[in-house]
Formats: sequence, structure tokens, C-alpha cells
Amino acid sequence: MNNDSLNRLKTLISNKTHRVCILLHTNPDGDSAGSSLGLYGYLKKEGFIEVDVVSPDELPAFLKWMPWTEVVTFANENPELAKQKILDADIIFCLDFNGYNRVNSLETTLSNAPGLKILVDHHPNPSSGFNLIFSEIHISSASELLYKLIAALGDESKIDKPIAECLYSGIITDTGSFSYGCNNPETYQITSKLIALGVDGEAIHNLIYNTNTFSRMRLLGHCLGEKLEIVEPGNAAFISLTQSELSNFDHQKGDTEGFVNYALKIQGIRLAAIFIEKKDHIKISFRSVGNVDVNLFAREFFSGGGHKNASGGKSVESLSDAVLKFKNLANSFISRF
Ligand SMILES: [Mn+2]
Repeated sequence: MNNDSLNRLKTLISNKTHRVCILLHTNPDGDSAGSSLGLYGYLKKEGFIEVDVVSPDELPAFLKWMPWTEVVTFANENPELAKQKILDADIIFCLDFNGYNRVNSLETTLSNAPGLKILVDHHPNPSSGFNLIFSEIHISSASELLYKLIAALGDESKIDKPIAECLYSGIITDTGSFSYGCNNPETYQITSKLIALGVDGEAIHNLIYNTNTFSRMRLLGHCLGEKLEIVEPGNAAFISLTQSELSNFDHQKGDTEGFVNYALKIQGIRLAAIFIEKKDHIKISFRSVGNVDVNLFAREFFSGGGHKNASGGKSVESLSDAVLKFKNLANSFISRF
């Protein structure tokens, strides 16, 4: 971690009267919520008087149990208040995202906000526009990075059980419960410390992964039984879902989260995608194994980006055209690696 940046951060947060705003990214996931709420808990414990947390969108149901979710202002419910909180802040923390475009409807507000912008993130290619950058792309999650940052500030002992619950949630969701991006011993050392602080790993696993609705499980069954397709000769696979299919299964926000990973469970598949038809665009998630770089794939062909093995993109073409484009590009892209 860069010492100059660390010293600047230390100085900045020594003034507890600074108004702080913590910003989540659009469609927040476990790491976005975990790192942001963990930081909220830490800063409140540090004695900051005014700390706001703003999210572009609602939290998925499986994260609503997390500590301090009641303090979050959601831009989808209260756009003006959300914008005001960003504009009023002296310090704006951006965790788990790498550019203004990741906060959707709040992008212009963030870009115009006069506060000092601090990035704490693990995505590649952080964009300019941040005043202070803590970007570590080899760390499992922004939550793990935040733990290291708090420790580097000399405040490891201030991490308590609710903060630990937030960070633990971020680490397990960004590593698929230690199934990818999980070969760094330090991830387990930090996780071990979180458990020692009283985190109930079993309970959190149940809260995050075992609270499916019946209709979501049936939608998954539909995807696996009827919609999963393989691109010959068998290194890419995808699922596509129309709006009417989603409504047939009483689709709720977040229901298709993780479905794309099932395609990677097939032997030989190195690149997987799921195409979800939205009102005015197609939302796409990509996953890959090994060297196949879906951050690059999403950037080059589907107006998106993310990590090497997990990224997202979109298309304004029809669902069938977006799928066709994927089918045409997949094999030659995989052969580059
Ligand atoms: Mn993350």
C-alpha cells in the first residue's frame, strides 16, 4: 500500500468534523455493501459525526440483513436526497468500483461533487478523477482491501463484530465462498481474524445463499433444463432469458444472480454468459476460467468490463442479436488465450 496515500488518508480522517459520504455501485453486491457498510461502522466508531451511505439502487433481499442497512439512502427511492448527500460531503469514499460510470443515475452528481474522492477498489483499470486511490487488483474483494487499509491505519483493533460481519460477507460473495480468486493465503488469515471476532460463518452463509424463493429455484430449473446452450465445439455456454420468461417465474431483482456460474460447471467450458432482457437493453454477465479474460471481452464487444474472470456488459440490440454476436465471437476470443 502506497505510504504517501496512506499518510494523506490518515491526515484526512483525523478531522472528525469532515462530512463523509460512502457510495455503493449500481446493483450492489455483497462486496459493495460489505465494504461500504464496514467502512460506515469503522468511521462511526472513529467518531465521525456525519457519515452518509448512498446506493444507486436497492439492495438485493439476501443482503438486507446486514448491519447498518437502515442508514443507506437509495437513489431509486429518493434521488434528490441521494444527490444532495453526495454534493454536501467533504470526503466521498468509492468502494468496489473503478469509475464514475458505475454509479448510474448518480454519475453526473459524483463527477460534479466538490468533495475529495477516495477510491478503495480491486477492479483493474481505475479511471482518473479520484483524488486518492487505493487500488489493489490482486486482493479478493474491496472488503478484504478495506480490512488491510484499516490495519495499515493502525486501527485493526477497532474492527468489531458487526464490521467483521460486513467484511466477511464481502469476501465470501466475491470469492464464491472461496471457490475463485481465493489462492492468496492472506485472504484466509483475514477471514480467520473475522471469525475470531465472533462472525458466525454458518449463519451468514445461510442468510446469503439459502434464502431462495420457490419461484427463483423454479427459474433456475427452467434455465438449466430449457435455456442453457453450448457453443460448439464446447468451450463456451450461455443462458438467455426474455422478459416474458422472467415474469412467468415472478422474477424479483437479483433472482438471476449467480445463474451464469452453472454454465462453467460443464466440463470444457471456459467462457460463460447470461443474457437478461431488460426494458430497453440486454444485461449480460460473463464468467470465465483460467486465462480467458472476460474483462477484455466485455470491454471490446459489450460496452462493459469488470474482472478477468467475472465481468458484465450490455447491448442495445435485440436479445437474439446479442446472443448471435456472442456465438460468433466466443470461439475466436477463447482461442486468443
Ligand atoms: Mn468486489
